[in-house]
This record gives sequence, C-alpha cells and structure tokens, in this order.
Amino acid sequence: MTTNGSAELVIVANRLPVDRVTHDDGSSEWRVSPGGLVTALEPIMRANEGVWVGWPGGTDVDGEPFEHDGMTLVPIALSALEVERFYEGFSNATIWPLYHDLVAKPEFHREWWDSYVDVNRRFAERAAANAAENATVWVQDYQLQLVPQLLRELRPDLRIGFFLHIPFPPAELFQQLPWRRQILEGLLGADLVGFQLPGGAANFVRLVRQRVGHKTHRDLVYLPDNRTVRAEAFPISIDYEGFARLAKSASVQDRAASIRKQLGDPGTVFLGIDRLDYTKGIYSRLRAFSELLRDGELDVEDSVFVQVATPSRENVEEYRVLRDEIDRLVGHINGDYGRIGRPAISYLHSSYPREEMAALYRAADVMVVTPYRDGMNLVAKEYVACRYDENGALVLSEFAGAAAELRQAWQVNPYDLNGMKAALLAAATADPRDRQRRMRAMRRTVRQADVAAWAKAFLDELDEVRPPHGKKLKPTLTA
Ligand code: GDG
Repeated sequence: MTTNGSAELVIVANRLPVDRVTHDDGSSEWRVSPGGLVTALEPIMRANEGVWVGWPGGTDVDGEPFEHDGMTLVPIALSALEVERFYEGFSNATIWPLYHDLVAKPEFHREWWDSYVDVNRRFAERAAANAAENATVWVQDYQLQLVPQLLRELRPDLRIGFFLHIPFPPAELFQQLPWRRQILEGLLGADLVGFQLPGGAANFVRLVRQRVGHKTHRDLVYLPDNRTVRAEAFPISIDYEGFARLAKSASVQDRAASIRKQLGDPGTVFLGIDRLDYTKGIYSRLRAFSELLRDGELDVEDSVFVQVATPSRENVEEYRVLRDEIDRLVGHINGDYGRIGRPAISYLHSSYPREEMAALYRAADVMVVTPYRDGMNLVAKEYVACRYDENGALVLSEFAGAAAELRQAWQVNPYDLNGMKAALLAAATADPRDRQRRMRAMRRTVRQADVAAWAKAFLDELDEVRPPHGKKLKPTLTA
C-alpha cells in the first residue's frame, strides 16, 4: 500500500465543478459551474484541503492538478472513444434509462462496459493517489459505481462513501443488466451507500441479498471480511438561502417584471425548466396544456406556457429524437392555438445564468414539474425557495423524489393526461389562501433541509459507520 496524497477529503465525480470558457481572443479560463453539489461541498473542501477528481469535459485536457477558487482540482482526461463508450454509451444509454424505469430502452454493449471499467479504474487510481492515510473519499453518481470497490482494493485504509443521484431501480428491472453483479460489488466497496429515497436503499439491499448472497439486516449488509456496509436515504436539496437571496435582489425582481411584460402580461404564466431529457415528461405536459386550450378551459389571450429546455447529451441518439419531437409538438401547438403576438408556448432551447432562472421562477404563477421518473428534481425545490411572497403553485409528479417532501404540491401522475389537465387547472385557479398555505409549508420543508444539511448528514453517518482512525473532518472553516 502506498500513500502518496495529502487530502483528508477527496470528492470523486464524473465532472469537475468547473467549465473551460474560451474568449473571443482565443484565451481561455476555468469558471466554476454553479451547482448545488459545489455549493454544499465547497466549505467542507476548503476546511479539509479537499481535492476534487473529475473530468473537465472535452477530450484534450491533460491531467495536471490545478488550484481554482481555493479548491484543488484533479482533471481526468477522456479520449474521444471513452466519451462515446463510457459516457454517452454505458452511463447515458445503458444505466440512465435502466435506472429510470425504462422510460427509454437501454442498450447493452460489451465494449461500452469494458470502457466503463477502464475509466472507473482510472478515477479510482487518481483518487487513491490523492488521499491521505485514513482519509475520506466521497464518490458521486451512476457513472462511477465501480470506483468504491476498485478504490478499496488499492487503499483499504480509506473511508469511502458513495451517493447515487438518480433512482435505484427495483430488482425486476436491475436484473436485466448483464453486469449486475459487478455493479453491486462495485458499490459494496463503500462503507456507506446513499440514495435519494428509502425505496432505492431497500432495492439495493434486496438485490445484494439475492444476487451476491450476502447476509443483510434492515439497512446493513454483512460482508465475509467482517466489514459492514450501510445503505440509507439522504434526499438531496438546494442552497435555499442562496436562492432566496437571489430572488429578492432588485435586479431579479426587475427582470421578473419585464419577463411578464414581454409575455404580454397574461393572467397565468406556466413554467417548465428541465434539461432536455426524456425522463422529464416535457412532451406530455405540453400536450396537457394544449388540450386545455383546445377545450376552451384556458385561453391564449390570458395564459402562456414558458418551457426552458437546456441542451443535454446531444450526441446520444435518443436525445436528438426527443429534441425533434418537442420541436414538432411546439410548432403544432403554436400553429393551432397561437395568435399574432400570442404564442401558446414560449419555447427556449438554451441555458441561462442563475439570475435568469431565479427571475423565471419569480415570474411564474404555476411551476410544472412532471418527470416520469426523477431521483429528486431540484427545480421544484428552487421554485419554492424563490417564492418568498408565498405565492405561486407547484404541480409535481408523484414520480419525482421531491414528491416525498413536497406533499403540498398539486401532485400528478404524468402518464395520466386527464389528471394532469385537472391539476394544471386547479393550480392556476386555486384560492390564494390555499396557494399560500401550501407554499408556506413547502418553504419550511426546504429551508430546514438544505444542501448543507444533506452533506453534513451524509458525512456524519459515514463517521458513524466507520469511525475515523485519526482526526475527524472539519465541518467548515467557520463553524
Ligand atoms: C440529477 C438527477 C437530482 C437547468 N437548466 C439550467 C440550470 N439548470 C439547473 C437547475 C437545477 C439543475 O440544473 C437540474 O437539476 P435537477 O434535479 O432538476 O435534474 P438533473 O439534472 O437530472 O439532476 C435529479 C439531481 O441530479 C441532484 O441530485 O435531483 O433527480 O436527475 O439546479 O436549476 N441552471 C442554470 N441555467 C440553466 O439553463 N444556471
């Protein structure tokens, strides 16, 4: 065993928390990509001289570690073939649809799997090389499910946590995977395996019992080498205060007002914001809205649907097909129901800064979040955080992880078109006091369980499952 790193905390995620931005003059720089994960982990990273291991995007960046904003980032380069097989292939065309209830058909290719193993090994090696003795390593998400085991083989001294951001499917689906056993064993390299919901943790433990044959009791797995692994739910959240503050800023309020004005000051603004992904249920929500126009329940003079679809995974075939389908549907709906200066759907295939997102949340009367399956769905929580006026209605799919916490939303089954129509209408026409009561309760929930609490709960539990040999992690610099 060689210990050649000095970091007490190593985060291993598919992507580094920065993007390479190229300027007009050809120069380029790294810019932090603002996500909940970075926000939550940054203070703990700084306090513990943490290191973040991940892919910087692209195919041409070499692997020298660099400092950015007080964090040490270790870039792992992927070749073009690895991007195709490991990332677009096994991660996003095998695991992603399989873990999301087969919303699309997963493809199984042996050369994709081989690439997944190779890349996971490289991530594990880089993490091993950076971790101090007895350090904590926290591995993130479905692209890296083999890393815990590979890392443990290299560094049995480490405390290893894993968190899955997407759903973990029931045995009936998971067993289709030709490499099911290897994935389960990969995850069992961790001391603590975290899921969004208790159901995911239960699916995992049941599969480990059935497929790998280990003894289990409730949320614990007993391994032959006397190690135990705990599987538990840690529902992820957002930087509540950050969003609330942004929403209250004068510039965001002005921008929200001007968005409504540009939309023609309609009575009701419906809003959807999603990565353009087939799990998000964009198609059926737009259909539900268009049927309400057709039925005369809503009128384009008074209602508009703003749909932001952030470009995503554009090299994966299913995503290209989906984009064309949505383009066609929006064209149809606007052709059938729009009037001059009054499109029924204002469709934006683009990504925006966080300020613009907050302004959109502020401008929307009804937020429509209708995934067929979603690990959590942060958009729903962000909307709630931005509604400091306690106004605004949330229509939320039962199949988003967030539905377990946001009980007061208008919950819908996204496969039930009539049910969705009824919920859209009910949310749009609800009594203001009813809307306020629901929003107030949801705001309390998200405020009390923000992303910092999520990270702390996970790391505290990891301490408990495998007590630290040396010093404990410092929660933050200031605390
Ligand atoms: C996965 C799981 C789980 C979107 N467009 C823009 C933008 N966004 C931001 C949103 C939100 C995030 O991206 C999307 O998070 P979601 O949770 O909605 O969905 P996934 O991307 O599928 O995330 C999911 C999550 O991991 C965390 O565990 O909740 O279930 O699938 O924060 O605001 N942000 C900016 N511009 C955009 O155009 N700035």
